Amino acid sequence: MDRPNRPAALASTPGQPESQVQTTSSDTRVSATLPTGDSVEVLLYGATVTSWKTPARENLFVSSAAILDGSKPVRGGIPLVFPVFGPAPAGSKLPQHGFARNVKWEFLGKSTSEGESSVKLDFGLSWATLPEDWRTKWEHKFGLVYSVTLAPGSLSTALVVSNEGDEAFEFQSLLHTYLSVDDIQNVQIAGLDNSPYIDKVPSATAKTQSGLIAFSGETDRVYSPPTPPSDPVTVQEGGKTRFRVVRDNLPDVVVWNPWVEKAAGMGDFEPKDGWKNMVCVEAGSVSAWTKLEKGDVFEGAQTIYAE
Ligand code: TA6
Repeated sequence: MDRPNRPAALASTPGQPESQVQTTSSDTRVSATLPTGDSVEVLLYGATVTSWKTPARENLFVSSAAILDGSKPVRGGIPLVFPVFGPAPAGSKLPQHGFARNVKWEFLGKSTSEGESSVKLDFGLSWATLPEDWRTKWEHKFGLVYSVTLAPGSLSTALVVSNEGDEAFEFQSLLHTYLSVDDIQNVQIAGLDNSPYIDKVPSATAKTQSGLIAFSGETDRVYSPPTPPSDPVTVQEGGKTRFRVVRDNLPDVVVWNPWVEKAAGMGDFEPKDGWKNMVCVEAGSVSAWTKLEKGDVFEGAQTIYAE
């Protein structure tokens, strides 16, 4: 309805200082930079965080051969795993790790905290926005909202899953974070001592962690620590803490490094010795299936602190 003498659109709320948080968005990616110099970039394809910088450094590993055109999940950053972790169950048409990292999400908008010390970027995906061919692979009416919050020295990512259909469904979810390190051979992970885990190398075997995790070969483990998810998992390098990962409602932690042979076998993994410069510490709910009844909502989140 036309209203005469409508006020012109306000460029900014009168009296409010120009925002100090810089955000840019395009039809492929969204980025944000804080006044401190911390920054984050999110590819709309898969809502994949492809860069998280603190003033000192880039904190995520992304393969130099990562495909960023939407034709393949990104090799690096923080790919999203939903509704299945690993190979899909027999009879399912879903690919490994599900579809969330394989489809384009919608940028829903940003919000800044009081005093603009942090910025939250929201992304959405639902059954209604899922490309048709994917709906045939998983027919449940779901809704996903993924929030990426950048604060000085930390990055939080949170996934909210809602059941918008009439039937219950079960799912797994995981934040497949590739952390950047100088040399995996000097990395140790603390915070999982005494935790049961499934060691997938060479084949699934139930074990219990004793002391720090060190790396001397391909490592692929699903930890289910008995301690609260709020207890940090700490990535140390050369005896100094590099990262602390704190979880909320994500009971499991996957630790992965492909090492020489698996890195050599991945076409999108470059440089071939890049396995030395990454460790995946993945917060998730994958050792069991989460069941959502009609109208139910699940939220799982992680906060990574760069030291
Ligand atoms: O998170 C560990 C893992 O499940 C490994 O088994 C390995 O397959 C890795 O994910 C990468 O999977 P992708 O499908 O991205 O090649």
